[in-house]
Amino acid sequence: MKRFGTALTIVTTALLAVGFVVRVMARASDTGSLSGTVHFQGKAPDLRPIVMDKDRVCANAQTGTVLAEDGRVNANGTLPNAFVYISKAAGSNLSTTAPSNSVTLTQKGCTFVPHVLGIMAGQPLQVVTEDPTTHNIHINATKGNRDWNVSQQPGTPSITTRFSQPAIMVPVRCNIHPWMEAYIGVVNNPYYAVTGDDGSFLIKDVPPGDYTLSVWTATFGTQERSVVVRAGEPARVDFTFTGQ
Ligand SMILES: [Cu+2]
Repeated sequence: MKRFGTALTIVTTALLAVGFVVRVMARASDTGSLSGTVHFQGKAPDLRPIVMDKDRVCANAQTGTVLAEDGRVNANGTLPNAFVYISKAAGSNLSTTAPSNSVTLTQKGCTFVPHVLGIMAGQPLQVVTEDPTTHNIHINATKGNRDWNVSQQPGTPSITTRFSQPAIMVPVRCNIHPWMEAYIGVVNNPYYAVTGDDGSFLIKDVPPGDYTLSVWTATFGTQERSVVVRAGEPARVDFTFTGQ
């Protein structure tokens, strides 16, 4: 009887596993993906050194010269900090309810980490400090979003805010440390990405459709491209920005 029970368990487990794989395959083939690389051609700009002497706590937190993020080019000739997002959807509505999980912006070594981030309108933005000095987060009023200006003392809990409207891009600064800067892309669909140290992006689970894919950079401008996403297929879109 025990043997029969074990065999039944194995058969049941196998059937469940097959069912799971079939479900995953069905879901994967319903959607496509968007991927590509944001390239850079020309001479990379000289990055501005940041002097943090105004606050000894900040200066002491750094071991070497800190350079501004804006204008940075990766070693492989691509761009980090590019915000890539679906800006238009022909004949379909990609808008979904904002997720309840929060996106985090951290103040660390008197810089904002990450420098560029994306969030959906209505989704919570959690602002965290890891620094033993006071910061003042100032999110500038942009495209229907209210101005938000809050101080955060060392060791205090995170502070949460939300954006009511999509906006490309919302600048964030610290009123105490003028070199601190971040940019937030507020969108009304979950199909966005920020490039990192290899300049690539991947946006998964995109419903099939005709879209405009846009890319924003702080220094080199913006571009957009039409793209068709088909079920079960990866669509590739590369962008190239040029320097002087
Ligand atoms: Cu600050």
